Amino acid sequence: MPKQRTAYRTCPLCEATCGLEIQLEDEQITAIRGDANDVFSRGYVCPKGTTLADLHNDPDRLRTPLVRRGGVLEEASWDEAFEAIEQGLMPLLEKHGRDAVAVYLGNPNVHNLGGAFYVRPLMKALRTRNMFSASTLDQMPKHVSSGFLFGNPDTIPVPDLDRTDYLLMLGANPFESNGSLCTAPDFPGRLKALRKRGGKLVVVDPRRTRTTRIADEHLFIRPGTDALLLLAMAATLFEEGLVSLDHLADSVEGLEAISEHLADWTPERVATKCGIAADRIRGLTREFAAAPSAVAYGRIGTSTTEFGTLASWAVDLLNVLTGNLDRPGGAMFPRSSLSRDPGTPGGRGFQTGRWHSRAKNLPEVRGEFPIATLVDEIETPGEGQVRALVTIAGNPVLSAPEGDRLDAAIAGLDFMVSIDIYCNETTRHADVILPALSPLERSHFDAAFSTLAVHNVSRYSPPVFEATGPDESEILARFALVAGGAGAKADPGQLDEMIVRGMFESAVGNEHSPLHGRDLDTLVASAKHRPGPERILDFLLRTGPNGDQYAEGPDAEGLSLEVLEANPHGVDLGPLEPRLPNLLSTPSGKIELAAAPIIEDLARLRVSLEAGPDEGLLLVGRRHVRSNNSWMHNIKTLVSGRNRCSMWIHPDDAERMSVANGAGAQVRSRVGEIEVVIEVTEDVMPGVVSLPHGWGHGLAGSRMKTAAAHPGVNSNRLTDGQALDLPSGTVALNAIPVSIHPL
Ligand SMILES: Nc1nc2c(c(=O)[nH]1)N[C@H]1C(S)=C(S)[C@@H](COP(=O)(O)OP(=O)(O)OC[C@H]3O[C@@H](n4cnc5c(=O)[nH]c(N)nc54)[C@H](O)[C@@H]3O)O[C@H]1N2
Ligand SMILES: Nc1nc2c(c(=O)[nH]1)N[C@H]1C(S)=C(S)[C@@H](COP(=O)(O)OP(=O)(O)OC[C@H]3O[C@@H](n4cnc5c(=O)[nH]c(N)nc54)[C@H](O)[C@@H]3O)O[C@H]1N2
Ligand code: SF4
Ligand SMILES: [Mo]
Repeated sequence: MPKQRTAYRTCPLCEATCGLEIQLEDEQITAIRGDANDVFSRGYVCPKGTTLADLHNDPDRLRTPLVRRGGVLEEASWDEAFEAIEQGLMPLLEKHGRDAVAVYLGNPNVHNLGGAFYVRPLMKALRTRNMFSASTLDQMPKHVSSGFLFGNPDTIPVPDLDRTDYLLMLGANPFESNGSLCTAPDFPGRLKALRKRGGKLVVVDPRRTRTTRIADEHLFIRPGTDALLLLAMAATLFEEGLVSLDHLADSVEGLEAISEHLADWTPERVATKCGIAADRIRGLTREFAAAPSAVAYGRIGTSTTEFGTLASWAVDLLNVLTGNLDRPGGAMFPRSSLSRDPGTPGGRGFQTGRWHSRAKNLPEVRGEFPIATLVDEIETPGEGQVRALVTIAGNPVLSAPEGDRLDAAIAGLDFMVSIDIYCNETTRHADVILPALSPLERSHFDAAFSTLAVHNVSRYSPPVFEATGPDESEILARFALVAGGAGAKADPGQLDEMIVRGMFESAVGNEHSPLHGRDLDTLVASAKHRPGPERILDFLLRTGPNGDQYAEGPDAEGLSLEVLEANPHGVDLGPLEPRLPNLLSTPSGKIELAAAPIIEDLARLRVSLEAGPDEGLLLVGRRHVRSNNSWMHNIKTLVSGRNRCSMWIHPDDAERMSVANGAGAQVRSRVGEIEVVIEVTEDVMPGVVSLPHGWGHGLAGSRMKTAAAHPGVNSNRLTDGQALDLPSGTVALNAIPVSIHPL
């Protein structure tokens, strides 16, 4: 009789966090489907979630450390790999200083407990200011706008999808992406439900997408102009007397200042530049203000443009001005079971530019520099030059601007370490690659995305398979010990003990903590049986808003890891609830609408408005449900079928440029040129072309055979690293001026 079992786990691939049901027979996976009993996803799954077995079994997935010897990456033991790091990295740091090493954190770090809890100790041990991440390719503008509005860059409101009457969505395509900065498994189903209950969905996007097709209304917008559209809407609210703060009246500061700053941003002034009629902008504003509840939500298309911070800020400005922030059906603040609730409004607020980058003098934002300037830090000689690089779960050669230039710069580094599951276009340059586990060999808890979820839930998944190597938390801990000077042989358990004891210590000493005054040694001992990230997670759960506060005895109630283990489909913590004003940590304790850096940036936007509309072609990206940035292209079932890496162009433009459907063409931007395959389609607005990112595989030395057989072309060879959203340092991945030429 074959031995059968069923395992449950949350899918770690994207922000939707679907629950999966995994059937096994004799420890071989026979089926993966959506977990119908999952408290959040209720059986929803996309084509990627079901390929976790293929990822697990992929022969190209790294299972052994690789160390470069005589120019070639060869298999090595874990001890050898850490010795190679100690010998390669430490002398460099001694000679050139700690800033000689740069760190790049890629996207999967936020989908992984190791990344959540152990990257910080590693950064502390490395002591470098050259810290970079995918955030400046993505959501940093939202952190910055939230930081100034609410006092904390992580205080990010999400649309209350399941209760809203009106959703204005800009620059997002959840039918393909499954949602972002809005964790909502079955986002498509939730949008359909919104319409079914009589609500209205309006989508603003320069492309026709699967999301725009089900919307009540789709507005094409000239790429890069969302900030103008949204500010014209806000100005209309003031002009037409539609501002209504309601329950927020006592919690808002700077209303008058903003109304003065916006006085002349009328729809009539922005209409041509946005490509949307002034009447329609006014109509949209009135509808938004009149809806029983309404919420504006913007994502990648609003964020990764030259005015990403202002657009992200203006999204919440609309929500505030119509009284739709922090109320059901509006934009609400989720409460994770790990969150630490501040007691009263007010705090130190948010600041950027506490230090600056060496080569281009760019301000730090949340302790990092723009990824667009990593290449400058490597290329520019002098004191503090970056000579070594650590990449953790990232592929910047494909995901960051000026791919060719970055690729060459990385190739010239003195030393490089990567933690990854593949030898890809970036990690092929490493001197040491440390393989992370397959997602099915590690436990999972969505520390990041439970703070962005449209419904409060808490879910934990144990590993499906026994680990065949160290967990990423252990890899990071061991690396931290090497970087801190403890040597390659130090025991990573040591760091664990320190982290856990430190957490208990500060809780016991903190008068606002439920553990205040409890006996430290007893508490530490009670947590002994769980190693690694589980122990940290258990601590955060138990001391969190739903936790059992380490109560003992029969009356003990509340969350702990044990409770989550007993509930494999998750624990439902209810719909989102209002959290203001206590959540506000601005100096005033209010929502600060008119923070100085925002007002300053309005002047920059004004200059762009006064420059008038630009006439040339603008490049935007797009996602497909079978993709996941650059790294799922090695899964055969996800890349089979027609080539998806094509350049979309409107028939009118195709005719003007003399390029034909299916033919090759050359595309040029300020920084690069590439060859593409043309796809003529009315799904993109005139004057706009679209190419997906994450392609450009098959570079010499990478070890991903399936991806290499479906290489596509790297769109980021066209992305201009100088086109930055200045307040956040995020690069404009959309609205890139290009020209197209027949081959
Ligand atoms: N032109 C353009 N460029 C873009 C975008 C765009 O819209 N247009 N989008 C941007 C966005 S939003 C993002 S987030 C970035 C992403 O940028 P990156 O994070 O740099 O790129 P990914 O392709 O997500 O690479 C993830 C890497 O992590 C590895 N990996 C997967 N799982 C694990 C794990 O558990 N542990 C470890 N250690 N490694 C793992 C994968 O093998 C892969 O190498 O790309 C950005 N680039
Ligand atoms: N299948 C799949 N899912 C993913 C990913 C993936 O690569 N593949 N990546 C994940 C990651 S890291 C992220 S951050 C999320 C992103 O999630 P989303 O933000 O939903 O990402 P996209 O699907 O790229 O949708 C962005 C939309 O913005 C439009 N757009 C471009 N420029 C502009 C503009 O100037 N204004 C407006 N209004 N719209 C514009 C594009 O046409 C596109 O339809 O997706 C995540 N989920
Ligand atoms: S939508 Fe995202 S979380 Fe859900 S199955 Fe697909 S990849 Fe996984
Ligand atoms: Mo992202």
